[in-house]
Amino acid sequence: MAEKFCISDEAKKFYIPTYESLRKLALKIYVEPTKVPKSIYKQGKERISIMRYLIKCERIYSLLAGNLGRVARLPKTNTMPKFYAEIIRLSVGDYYDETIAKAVKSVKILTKLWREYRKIILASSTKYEAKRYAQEFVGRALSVTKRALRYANRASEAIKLLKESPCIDESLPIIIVAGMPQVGKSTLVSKVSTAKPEISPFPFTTKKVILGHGTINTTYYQVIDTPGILDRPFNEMNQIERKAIAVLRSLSAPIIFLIDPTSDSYYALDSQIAVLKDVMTIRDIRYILPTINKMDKAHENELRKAKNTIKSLGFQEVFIISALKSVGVWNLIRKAIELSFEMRKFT
Ligand SMILES: Nc1nc2c(ncn2[C@@H]2O[C@H](COP(=O)(O)OP(=O)(O)O)[C@@H](O)[C@H]2O)c(=O)[nH]1
Ligand SMILES: [Mg+2]
Repeated sequence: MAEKFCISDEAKKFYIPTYESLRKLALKIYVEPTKVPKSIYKQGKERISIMRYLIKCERIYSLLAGNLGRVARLPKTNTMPKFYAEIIRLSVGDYYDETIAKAVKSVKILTKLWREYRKIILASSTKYEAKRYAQEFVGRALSVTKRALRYANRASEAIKLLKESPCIDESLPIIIVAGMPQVGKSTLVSKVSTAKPEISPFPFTTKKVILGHGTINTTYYQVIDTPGILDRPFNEMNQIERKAIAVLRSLSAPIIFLIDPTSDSYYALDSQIAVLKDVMTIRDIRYILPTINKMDKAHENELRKAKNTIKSLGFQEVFIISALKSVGVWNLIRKAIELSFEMRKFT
């Protein structure tokens, strides 16, 4: 089985400190007793005091530059898979990337500042002079840090959302399963998934997505069951749910749209077709696989009616399966994987 790589797992290590926390630590370093190396002892009291200020400032520099350096090395959205970049963009706009850019710049400024002050503190002739420069350095270094972390809270919000997002490896095939409640989405996902599916929160909703995975021959794929996201007419959805749809849309993944054609379906065929039409507004028709489920129980005329209605929307191919009895599902998954590779080529 291929090793799945996703930013949401990686993000568990991401962390952006607040300015307040760094300031506290810096001031603690400044006031705490500071040992100087024994070799300095013979240089006299004045020199020892000067060296104390130098060591304090060096530690404060390491603290600030080290922390901002970690922020500077966070992945920018333009190096991330689209799915995760979209989550960040929809949650905090540019604040995340801006925080990284500011951190990169600030590390350089801090380093330059420290080189300057290191020299003049060392060149001080009295401890009072050294103290004045040390205070000046700490003040300036903190103000650089404060500016760098101005939007740290917003950026952290985005990171929190990343951590709570499903682990999806965008370099491997992904298949989205959509359709109104009770059409058989979960049944299909469970039939074509090997291990127990993973359940993850989905950004911008209180809903959970179900992630299954499997292999056909040697091809690994991920299937996503999306209850509550692509299962209703879009005009019934609020702003936040629309964000969830936008995130889902950013995945290069074909959508299997399940339809229950039977007379005891939870929703009438018309309602199901209306949702399919909405899905057609977010995914190219080539990458939607309209699929009639429950063929084991549907009547001939129900199947025909559903098929004709779907074809009238412009679909070339309509799949007919029984998720429950595993009829036609592998052909469907194979086709979906093919489309998933094709989508990557063209998008
Ligand atoms: N007869 C029949 N029932 C099915 C089939 N697929 C799903 N069901 C049943 O339809 C109901 C809803 O299925 P579920 O997978 O939970 O639908 P979801 O809400 O779309 O996830 C369950 O009682 C399933 O057993 C099928 O192919 N044939
Ligand atoms: Mg379900």
